[in-house]
Amino acid sequence: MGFFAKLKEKFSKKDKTIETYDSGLKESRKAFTNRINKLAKKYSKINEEFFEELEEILVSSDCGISYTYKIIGELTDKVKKEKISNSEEITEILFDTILEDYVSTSPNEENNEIKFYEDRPTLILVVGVNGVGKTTTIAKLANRYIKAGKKTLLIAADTFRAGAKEQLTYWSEKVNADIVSSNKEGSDPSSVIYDGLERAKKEKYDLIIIDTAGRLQNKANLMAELAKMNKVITKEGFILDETLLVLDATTGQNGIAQARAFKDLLSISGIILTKMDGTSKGGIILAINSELKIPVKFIGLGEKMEDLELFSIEKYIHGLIENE
Ligand SMILES: Nc1nc2c(ncn2[C@@H]2O[C@H](COP(=O)(O)OP(=O)(O)O)[C@@H](O)[C@H]2O)c(=O)[nH]1
Ligand SMILES: [Mg+2]
Repeated sequence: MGFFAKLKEKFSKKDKTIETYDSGLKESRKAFTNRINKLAKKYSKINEEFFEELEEILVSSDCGISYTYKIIGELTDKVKKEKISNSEEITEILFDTILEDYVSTSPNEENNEIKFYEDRPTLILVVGVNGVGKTTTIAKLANRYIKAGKKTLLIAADTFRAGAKEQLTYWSEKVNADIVSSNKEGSDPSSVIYDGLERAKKEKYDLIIIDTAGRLQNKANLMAELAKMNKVITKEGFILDETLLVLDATTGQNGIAQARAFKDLLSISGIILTKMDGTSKGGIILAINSELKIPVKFIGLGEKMEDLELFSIEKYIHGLIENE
């Protein structure tokens, strides 16, 4: 059985997650896979020009230069070794190579799921620049885990952006999460975290998620602010389990630059890539994995509360080849 057939069989029983992937990756599928198929039709035999055009498709899908060279290199080797000259087989071999490479270079996907403990709450800090989708994603995460029976508290520590508190309050009511926020705009985010954690000491929560402002333009301030937040968390006797960086897939390579800047400031445990449904350049996930070595734990595939999925490379590829 070929690679595509195997993958399709694996996900033949359509569940909600595979549907979210398939519909959220529609634009990327149109741009990426359709172009590769056209390319394969254009060249009856594989030659150098074929690889040059394929390289161009990968780069323009935001796969990044170094990743593109690596994959083209592996593909060229396979084509030589297996004496493949027919370009029709190449799409399948390409996606197979992408999968193999991802699995061998990224941490085990099973660790993407948030862990919970009997005796203490799981604490998540969400960071990222303005507008990438932090607050929406926090609502989606809360929704996901509240539905799984986890008592959840949101802490509105973005005291910088006007309306940020109101936005999180709106979502907390929608998804039935508790919320702690400050009455004063512009107050110290660490003091809101303090208030939130004091409340968490009195009530037993399974999950606490902290929303922050993303003021990357002033690195020194941000660093001081993050250090202070960490200090409050430790002093209050909590353990920070995850620091999740939210990146907007539609910003492409710019997102990679943001990740590098954040990585310099703090230890990121995972990335949440939002707005995958709003881009045709779905290759950004592959570039993130290859260039940053931080796992993509969740992806946002739409604006609805349910449109957040644990990242799975196989489901991602399934979404890209769905109509094959
Ligand atoms: N299409 C789409 N829009 C999203 C996604 N995630 C967030 N958004 C939108 O991005 C915009 C900014 O989100 P927000 O949570 O306020 O960003 P923040 O400034 O980082 O907190 C909002 O209009 C969200 O609806 C996603 O996965 N898909
Ligand atoms: Mg926000």
